[in-house]
Amino acid sequence: MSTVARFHIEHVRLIDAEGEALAPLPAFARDPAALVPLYRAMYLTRTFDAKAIALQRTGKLGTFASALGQEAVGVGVAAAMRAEDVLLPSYREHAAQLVRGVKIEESLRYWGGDERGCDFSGPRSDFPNCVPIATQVCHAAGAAYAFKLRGEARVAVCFMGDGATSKGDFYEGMNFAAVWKAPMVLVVSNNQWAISLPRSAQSATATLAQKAIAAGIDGIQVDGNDVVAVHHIAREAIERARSGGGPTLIEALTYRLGDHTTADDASRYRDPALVQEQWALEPVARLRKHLLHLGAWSKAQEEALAHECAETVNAAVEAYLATPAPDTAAMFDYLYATLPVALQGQRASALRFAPHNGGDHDQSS
Ligand SMILES: Cc1ncc(C[n+]2csc(CCOP(=O)(O)OP(=O)(O)O)c2C)c(N)n1
Repeated sequence: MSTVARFHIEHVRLIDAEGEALAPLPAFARDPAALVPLYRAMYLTRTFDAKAIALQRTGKLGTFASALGQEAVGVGVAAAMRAEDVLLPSYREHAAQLVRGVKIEESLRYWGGDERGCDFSGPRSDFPNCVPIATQVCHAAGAAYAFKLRGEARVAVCFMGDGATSKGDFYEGMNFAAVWKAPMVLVVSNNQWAISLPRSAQSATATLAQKAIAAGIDGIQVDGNDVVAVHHIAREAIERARSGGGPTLIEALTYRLGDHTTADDASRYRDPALVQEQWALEPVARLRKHLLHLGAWSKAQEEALAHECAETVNAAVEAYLATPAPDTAAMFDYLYATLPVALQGQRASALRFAPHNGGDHDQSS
């Protein structure tokens, strides 16, 4: 008997929970000026997240999926992308979207049920939130392959949750991108939960990163609450993909501190004491402590940032609430080149009853 293959999975962590550097940091991280924007982006994401939940609770937003606790994954990865790269997010990646330039009012429109919220004024080529689990991995593989065929130096960066790595689309998309050396990076935000299903019941593998081995690509695990480590690893993976080195799977270990969505109550299936323990590891305080150690952050800066983020989010909420209702016909007009006859009737009656089109709700009229 002989061994035909061996593999190992590395875990990367550069800053510990107390904000102390564990090893000599990569060049970018030795300059606090490069770290402050990461902190600001995580802080803004958290401010937005809390406001979105409040809006949902007061009936001004539909269901919302909080990114509380996961801010470092999105911020660290998106800050490593170039403008011309393409983001393919799941529904929980507001952090990455905000860094990419998606406006807060656009995100609110999406969560308010308005499809115009997917028509990003900033990153025009970024994909909208993907709610079906893992289908975006196949879309990303296709986009990455297109970049390769066209000779474009662009990378498709695809986010998913731990649960998504149990889906066929995940394996199929990863396998395709690996075989064709398509410029793609797969980022698994392993927040330990797929709604109420814990990580332990999700996959029998020791890590999710090792799923990359089956596809013949590199898999690496990173502390997803350490934005410096996430950013460092993402930069390497994205630039490797851009230069023809093929895809990488990054498993970012983090924790979902909130409910799955506003339609969920996580206290029904998990121990609040365990969640409390996870708060000690959360990413925003961790980078704040690091910046304070470096003497690169102050109480006054923190207060100014809190004020600035609240103002930014409040202005976006006003813009969102002032958005005129979408055209009733829109939901019929952009799916088919020629509207099927059955839907033509529905379109006509929808227009007839739409209040802002001069119709009324009286079914008998
Ligand atoms: C194809 C598909 N199957 C089932 C669902 C229902 N569903 C919504 S969220 C979710 C769990 C996803 O967990 P994970 O991939 O870990 O992402 P997280 O929500 O933790 O970010 C499921 C099964 C869905 N949206 N799409």
